[in-house]
Amino acid sequence: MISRSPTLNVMMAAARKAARGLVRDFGEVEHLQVSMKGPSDFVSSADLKAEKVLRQELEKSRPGYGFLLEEGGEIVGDDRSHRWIIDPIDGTTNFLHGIPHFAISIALERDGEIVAGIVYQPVNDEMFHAEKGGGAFLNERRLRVSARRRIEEAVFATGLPFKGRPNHERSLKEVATVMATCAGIRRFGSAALDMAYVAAGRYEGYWESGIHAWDIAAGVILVREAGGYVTDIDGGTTMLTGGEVLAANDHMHAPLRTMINAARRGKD
Ligand code: LIP
Repeated sequence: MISRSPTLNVMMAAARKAARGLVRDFGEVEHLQVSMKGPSDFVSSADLKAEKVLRQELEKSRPGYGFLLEEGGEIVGDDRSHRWIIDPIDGTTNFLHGIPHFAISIALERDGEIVAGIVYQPVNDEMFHAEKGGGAFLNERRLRVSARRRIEEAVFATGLPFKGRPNHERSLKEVATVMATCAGIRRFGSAALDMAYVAAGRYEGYWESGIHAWDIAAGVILVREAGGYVTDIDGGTTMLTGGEVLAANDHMHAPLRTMINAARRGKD
């Protein structure tokens, strides 16, 4: 049995409580798929309900902490050092389509640094969690990023822009460059799970542009505590504010970054 801090226990309990409602609502989505109205309104209300539960639970245990919420935006707390960064459903489009690949993501930021994170995939009960200096875990199992060092054996994940989002051409160039060298690219539609899967050694790396802090904040500490690297695409540290992230094991981080930057400069 691993020992966890009270903070992680609070985060996990909040996620499990919100997840009960989400799983129930996800069950309903299938029925709504075939109805005339469609499930969109239903899903946004599921999102809001889950966020409300998370906020209530975390506020009860840690009064005064601030929040950055996907739905509710920024809520400044009396305690200016601590802030929860939350995505109640990361992978909303999957949820909407009845695809069981979505997660709750909660990170705790202390004085601008992410110090704890959980990504909870309720459908298959996978709780990824990490705390600064304490390692990363999937349920009870310690995580370590993949040891693969050859690009031709690597599986990378990414996210692609969609309706209304910029950089379609640039993303296609990036994918074309990376797919020419590696074992495969995945686009599963949940950035939080993409990061968690890098931490778990399932993917060698992941990159995406047009991303928000709540999609990846918990993933940042998961990957780092599992021994991986997380930066923006230039190798800097603006991933929570600059909308771009690249996470990978120690062997793949630099080559993946080089490929993406070459694709952006028009070389491959
Ligand atoms: C989504 C992601 C997805 C990404 C989208 C979006 P949402 O989050 O996790 O993988 O490609 O840009 O941000 O909207 O489902 O919380």
